[in-house]
Amino acid sequence: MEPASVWKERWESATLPMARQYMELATQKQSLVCLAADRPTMKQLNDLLDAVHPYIVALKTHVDMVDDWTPEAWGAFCKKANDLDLLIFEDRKFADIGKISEKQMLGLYNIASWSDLVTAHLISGPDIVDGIQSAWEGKGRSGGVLLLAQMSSRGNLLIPTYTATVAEHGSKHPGVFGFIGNGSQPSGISELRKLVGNSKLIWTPGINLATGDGAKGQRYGDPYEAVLSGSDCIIVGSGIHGKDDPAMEAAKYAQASWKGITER
Ligand code: 6AU
Repeated sequence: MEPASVWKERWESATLPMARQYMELATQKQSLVCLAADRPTMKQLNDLLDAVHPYIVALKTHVDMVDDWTPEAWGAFCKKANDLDLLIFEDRKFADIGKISEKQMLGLYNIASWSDLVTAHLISGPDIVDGIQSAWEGKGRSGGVLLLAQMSSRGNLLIPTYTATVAEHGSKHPGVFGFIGNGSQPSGISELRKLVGNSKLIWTPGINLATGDGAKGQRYGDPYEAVLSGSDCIIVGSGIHGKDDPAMEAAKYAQASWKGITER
């Protein structure tokens, strides 16, 4: 299948090269899976990536939670992901004013030099997106921002009026790649899709084949249902890395997500 026929308006109106790259890769691999690689050591991260890469399109990281992080080990890990054509998504959830978020993209972890995507809250206003984009520009790179419009965790404070405001501002901003939606609730994803329109991507965490409540307030919804409701990428962590055979599990999520988009 061609990406344009799978993604329709999303393909036509993509403002960032990264968005088309994602849609192309997802179509080639028949998978809408982003791996939440929440493992605490470089060895575990590398082993996980080696096992599941055929079934995923993007690799989501939390760079500041790796116990034995070094610039060299991280550089090699990112190179491996790049060589495998995966998008690297640092889930940093920036929330500060624009000029500080720009600097936080640099610093020790130098996120601007290896990330393709990052998350941000719009709580401080629209300049956060420009600040993050400036950091990538300064490195001669391009990237995309995913704005948190909803969250999957119980009792979060992203109330409907906040979600609507994020959707309204973000859907007009060319530096915005898309939105984080709550994967645990299909009706909420459909609502978000109505607010966002058809041009930007919605990526959803809170996805597990075993639906319901997870650890420490996390909530889970079904991968196929999420995509049918308007999600363009399912973000899966413990459903893959917490299992005995991560590759077999990743293949199941890939299959469910591809079935969802082809039926959508
Ligand atoms: O599948 P899990 O529950 O093991 O992992 C979910 C991953 C974690 C969270 O940091 C992230 O998704 N996440 C996010 C993101 C992606 O921004 C937002 C949210 O509302 N809920 C959530 O779990 O790495």
